[in-house]
Amino acid sequence: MGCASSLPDRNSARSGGLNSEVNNVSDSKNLRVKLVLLGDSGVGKSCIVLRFVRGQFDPTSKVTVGASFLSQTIALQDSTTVKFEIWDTAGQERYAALAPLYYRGAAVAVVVYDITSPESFNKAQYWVKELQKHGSPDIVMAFVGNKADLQEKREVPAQDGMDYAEKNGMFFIETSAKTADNINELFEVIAKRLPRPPPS
Ligand SMILES: Nc1nc2c(ncn2[C@@H]2O[C@H](COP(=O)(O)OP(=O)(O)O)[C@@H](O)[C@H]2O)c(=O)[nH]1
Ligand SMILES: [Mg+2]
Repeated sequence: MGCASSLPDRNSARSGGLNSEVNNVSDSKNLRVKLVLLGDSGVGKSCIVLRFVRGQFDPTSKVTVGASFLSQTIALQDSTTVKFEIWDTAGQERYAALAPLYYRGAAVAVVVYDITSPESFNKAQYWVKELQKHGSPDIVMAFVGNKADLQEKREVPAQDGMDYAEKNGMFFIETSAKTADNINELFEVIAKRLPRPPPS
């Protein structure tokens, strides 16, 4: 079971595509960025996207097959807008070979683990290394411990996530797609960390 962010989305612009350029900017006030989610299967990547884009949490929806695409625009206080073109990948091993198609050229990578699963924490570190080797050199990376609502089942201390993220120059946040805790904050912090093009 999982969140299906793969439902057709009429509001999505499909112009980005797999090969869209990093920070494909319409103008200096309106950024358009390609964002990829990576992490073990079941950590909640699709639920995070669904929560962010639709404000919903659907515990009964489907597992992501391959990858799916959604977009969402946010407005920042300085009156700039950031349009995220979100590629939600499937975590299953059989799709791992496809991952470079999604993270290549991505301006932002969100690497997700589940705070109740040390295995998913290890897998997240694998993705960070993969991105360091093969991603864009100036990629903005977020390290996300999801399912923060499951405190009683926690197996990965927040400090471990924080330490790892700091060592690797990423920002760290714990989220819950279920309660919506820190989901908007995650994308706002990313938006603020994006390199800004010079005003034209
Ligand atoms: N308690 C809790 N469950 C979650 C959360 N996010 C996702 N889930 C559940 O975790 C399972 C996998 O979620 P999904 O988004 O499909 O994971 P993905 O494979 O990483 O895309 C589903 O059963 C979700 O209902 C969360 O923040 N809290
Ligand atoms: Mg999924």
